[in-house]
Amino acid sequence: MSLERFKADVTPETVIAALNRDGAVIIESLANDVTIDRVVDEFRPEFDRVGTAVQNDFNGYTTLRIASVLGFSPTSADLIGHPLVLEVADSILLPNCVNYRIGSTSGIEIHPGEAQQVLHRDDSMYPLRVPGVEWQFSALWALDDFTIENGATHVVPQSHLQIDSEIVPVSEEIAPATEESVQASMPKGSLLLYLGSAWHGGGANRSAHPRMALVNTYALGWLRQEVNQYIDIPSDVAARYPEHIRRLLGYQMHGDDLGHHRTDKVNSAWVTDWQRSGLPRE
Ligand SMILES: O=C(O)CCC(=O)C(=O)O
Repeated sequence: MSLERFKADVTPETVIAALNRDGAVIIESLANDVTIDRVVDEFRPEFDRVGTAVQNDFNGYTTLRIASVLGFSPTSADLIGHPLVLEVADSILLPNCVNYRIGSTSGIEIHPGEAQQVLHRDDSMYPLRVPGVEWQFSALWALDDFTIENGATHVVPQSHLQIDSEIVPVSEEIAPATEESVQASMPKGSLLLYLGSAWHGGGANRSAHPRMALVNTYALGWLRQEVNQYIDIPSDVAARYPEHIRRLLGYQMHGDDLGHHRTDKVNSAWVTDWQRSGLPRE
């Protein structure tokens, strides 16, 4: 079984249908080289500064990782807030929340010699599942050409459907075999979308060159964010971004009850629905 792959002019409806059916989908060459090259340039100093800090059995030992990229890469906002990604997010997440937020935004550079990452589900940090409800999904942008040799992401098609109707602690779920996975080879600027419950993992890099990606997750607005965006992207930094990015970072309430704050601490990063609607504040 393979993943569906579409050209950049695909409709959101087609992408969403394939994502719901297969748990993952590829849109080729969605972002242009100028944007991708700028993101790569903005990432490089951070990779060189702290990229080795979180090397371990899961992340690998010849892979560089950086987090909370909006703190140092303004251009990445074009990918994080890409209209197609947000249309997918509306469809996957809004049935179960009032608004959604970034869970994490990471740069991943897999260097030659890295072994294949263990297959995993990104949403396993949340301890329970409700069949039919996705807590989150991921948008992985290829910042290099992704090939079988250089570590294109492994995805197990339709593995999001392998959910018990019983409540099983996610820590007891058993990963599929690598043979069940396919690799998301794709040109630079392409987008791989996969549901939080889809089994996947970074590939082994058997080539002579590194392979770089930007991986963002979008999660239900009432869940704890995987990475604390308020600490990593403080309000003075968030205030530099347009409203839709500030909302994604979490500078908004979820409905009437979640995310109250002391009004005297609010600065221009915070988005209120009275601002959005243009109505005078009560
Ligand atoms: O870099 C990749 O291809 C995927 C990485 C991944 O799935 C992860 O680290 O959670």
